Amino acid sequence: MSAMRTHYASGITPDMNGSTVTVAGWVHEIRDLGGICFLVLRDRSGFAQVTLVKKKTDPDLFDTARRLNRESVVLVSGAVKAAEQAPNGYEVIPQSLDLLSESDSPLPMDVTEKVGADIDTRLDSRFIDLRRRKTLAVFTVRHHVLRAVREFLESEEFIEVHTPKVVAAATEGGTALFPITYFNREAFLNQSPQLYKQILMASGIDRVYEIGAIFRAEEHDTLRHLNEATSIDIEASFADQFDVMEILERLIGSVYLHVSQNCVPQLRELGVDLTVPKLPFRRVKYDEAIDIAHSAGHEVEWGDDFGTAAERAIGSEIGEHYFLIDWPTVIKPYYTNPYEEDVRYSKSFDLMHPRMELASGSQRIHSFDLLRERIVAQGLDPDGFEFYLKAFRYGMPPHAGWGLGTERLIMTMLHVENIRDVVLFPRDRKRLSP
Ligand code: AMO
Repeated sequence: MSAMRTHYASGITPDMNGSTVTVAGWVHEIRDLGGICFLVLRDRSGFAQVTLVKKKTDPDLFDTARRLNRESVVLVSGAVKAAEQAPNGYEVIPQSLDLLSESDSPLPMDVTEKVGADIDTRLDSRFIDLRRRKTLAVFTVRHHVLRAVREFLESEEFIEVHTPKVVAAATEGGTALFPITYFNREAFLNQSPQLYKQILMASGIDRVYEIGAIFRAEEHDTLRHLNEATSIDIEASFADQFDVMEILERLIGSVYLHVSQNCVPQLRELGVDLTVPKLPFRRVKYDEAIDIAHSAGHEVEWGDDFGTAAERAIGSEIGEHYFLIDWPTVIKPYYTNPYEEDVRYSKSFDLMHPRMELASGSQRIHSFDLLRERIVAQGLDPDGFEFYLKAFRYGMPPHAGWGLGTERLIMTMLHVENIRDVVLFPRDRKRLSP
């Protein structure tokens, strides 16, 4: 606890009756009934009711309290009094009240959740939005998700790495790059740690993971795309696509379990009944998925990606997490390994939630010649990939990996509609601040 406060609101219990506490936080509500004034103080843990009875309170203190603007920051010291009718069964009878920071009025948005606010208003004042219990609950769950991811991957002997975000080459064909000025040269914001995690496989580290920003200059304005997202990436040596799919499904199971055990109040606040998905996830071949899409009346040409509608139709047919495997080589990036026995198909997969794609991955090409050939075949200039290709010339083991979208994992887990609701300060086509 800080030197300023002795307790969080939720750390005080009725059986502390008579003891002196100091609580600190925001003025959530003031109810001035004339002879009695209730101040509801809010901190990150919850609410504390501060009760001031006019006749028994110092007149200056009483006057200060009833004049407080909502959302001002205060420090209150006083005695705990068990009170059945108060929230949490106690109230604080103040001996002192310090106004540490006065809030302007009116507020840009309501904090008490009595009045709804649209997403833009909330994002424009994100620091206030975060004072709402539901918003705080989402980001507390996000913290636990990432913690569970780290714990799981570390228990699987992955080493955390950080690769450059300012890069010289594109990794994911098809999605646009953000160019930046790097001294007198052109550079880009990285779309994926793909090339670096592969280079690291030539180092003998064997298993790496990275949780970091990826930048996609995609122009679409949807509820599941951001221009800056957080990707959870792994790469593992001496592994094929099935090995890393198995790691991925166990990771999902373990994250759901961790959240269901450690975020009970947050899930209750959000009205989410979390069930841990059953393993193993179904493996659905691309060709089978095409059949499902066709029988649901969606036109998909072999070799094309599934559109949103077809993807939804397949998702509702399957009804739970599943892997879409064995994609046509033509729609996957150059680093994806084709099957030796039929090069039209690749050793690739997407992890799907019925609502959307969560992750994609593959076994990679580890032969220098084949990789160079594939880069050329996709119309890219191999000279730009020299720093990457070099790692394939001096001993590169077979390897596989995946990238999982943190935001999509959380939004599907918590039934959140808009991806912007699970990022503190989202970046989309229109939004560059705050
Ligand atoms: P991919 O491009 O499929 O694969 O990205 C992996 C996952 O990252 C998330 N994601 C996004 N989330 C929000 N907004 C976006 N614009 C966005 N773009 C991607 C998705 C997606 O499934 N290098 C490969 C991974 C690999 O093979 O290891 C890659 O980047 O959840």
